[in-house]
Amino acid sequence: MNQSLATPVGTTLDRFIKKKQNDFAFATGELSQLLRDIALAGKIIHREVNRAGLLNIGGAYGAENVQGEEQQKLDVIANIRFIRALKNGGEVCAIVSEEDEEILDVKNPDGRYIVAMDPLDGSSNIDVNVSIGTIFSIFRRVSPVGGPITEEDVLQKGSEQVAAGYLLYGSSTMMVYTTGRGVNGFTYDPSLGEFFLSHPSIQIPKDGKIFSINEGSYKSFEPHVKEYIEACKEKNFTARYIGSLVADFHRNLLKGGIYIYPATDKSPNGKLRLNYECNALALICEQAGGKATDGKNRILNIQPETLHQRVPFYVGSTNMVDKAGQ
Ligand code: P6P
Repeated sequence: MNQSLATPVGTTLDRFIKKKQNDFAFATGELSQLLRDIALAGKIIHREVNRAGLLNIGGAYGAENVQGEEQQKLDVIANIRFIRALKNGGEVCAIVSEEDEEILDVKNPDGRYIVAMDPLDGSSNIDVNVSIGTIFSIFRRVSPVGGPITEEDVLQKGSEQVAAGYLLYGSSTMMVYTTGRGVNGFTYDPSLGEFFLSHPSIQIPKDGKIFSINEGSYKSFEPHVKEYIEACKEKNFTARYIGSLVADFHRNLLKGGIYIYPATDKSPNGKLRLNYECNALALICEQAGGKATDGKNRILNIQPETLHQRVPFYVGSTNMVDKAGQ
C-alpha cells in the first residue's frame, strides 16, 4: 500500500470507518453504522468483563445454553448487550447467536444485515481472569427486505460475509475486523471511550513456529494430526494453548502460527461452530494472507446445513495449515 495513503496510527475507529466508507462508491453508511454498533457493545462488555470479579457476577448462571455448557453470567449479559445494540442500531434484521438455539428476528423488517456471533467465547476462563472474546460475522440478507427471515439468510457460506471481526478482552481490549479490504486492529482507551487504530493492515507471516492445540485429546487425534504435532516438536516449535480461541488466534495472527481444533472422540466434527466462530476468523485470516480449512476444505466454501454446525478448524499461517491438513 502507498504509505502516503495509509491511515495514520492513532486514528479513531469512527474516523477510520467513515474514511473507508468513502472508499466504497455505493456505500450507504448502513454497514458503517453496524460496525459502530458492534464497537459500542464491545465497550459495554469491556466494562462488564473488567468488573466481573468485583461484582461477583462470575460463576455459573445456572441456565444452560444450546451447547449444553454451563452459562457464565457474563455470557448472558454479553448476549443481551449485543442483541440490544444491534436491535437498537436498526441495521440488523436477524441474529444467530451461540447463546440462542433459534434465529433471533429482531423485528427490524428494513434491516438489510444478518449478524452471526459468539458474544463471549472462552467464557469458562472468566473466573480465572484469562482473556476472552466476541466473534462476529456480518452478511447481507438475501430474502426481500420487509419479508420474513429465511433459512437462506442465516445459512450462507463464509465467502458471502460482507464483514467479520472479533473483540479481544485481554491486557487491553481490541477490535479487529475486515470488510474485505485488509485487516485492521484498534485498541480501546477506556479513559477516552475510544478505539484507536493500533495495528494497521495486519499481515500474518506465511510460516510460524507456534502451534495451538489441546494435546489432552492427543489419543483420539487422526493420524495426520499426530504426525503434524510430532513434526512441530521435532523442530522445537513453541506450544501455546490458552483455551480461549480469540486469544490464541490473535497471537498467531500477529506472530505467525497455527490453531487446530480437530475431530476428536468427544467432538467428531470438531468443537468450534462454523457460523459464528470459524467463518469470521477464516475471513480475517485469509484477508491477512493466511489460510483456514477443516483439514481438507476451505472454511469459507463450506455450505452450512444447520445454525450450530461444528467443523474441524485449522487456521493460521498458510504453510503451517497446508502441512497440518490431509
Ligand atoms: P478445549 C472455549 O470454550 C472454546 O470454544 C475456544 O475458545 C477454545 O479454544 C476451545 O473451546 C477450548 O476447548 O476442548 O480445548 O477446552
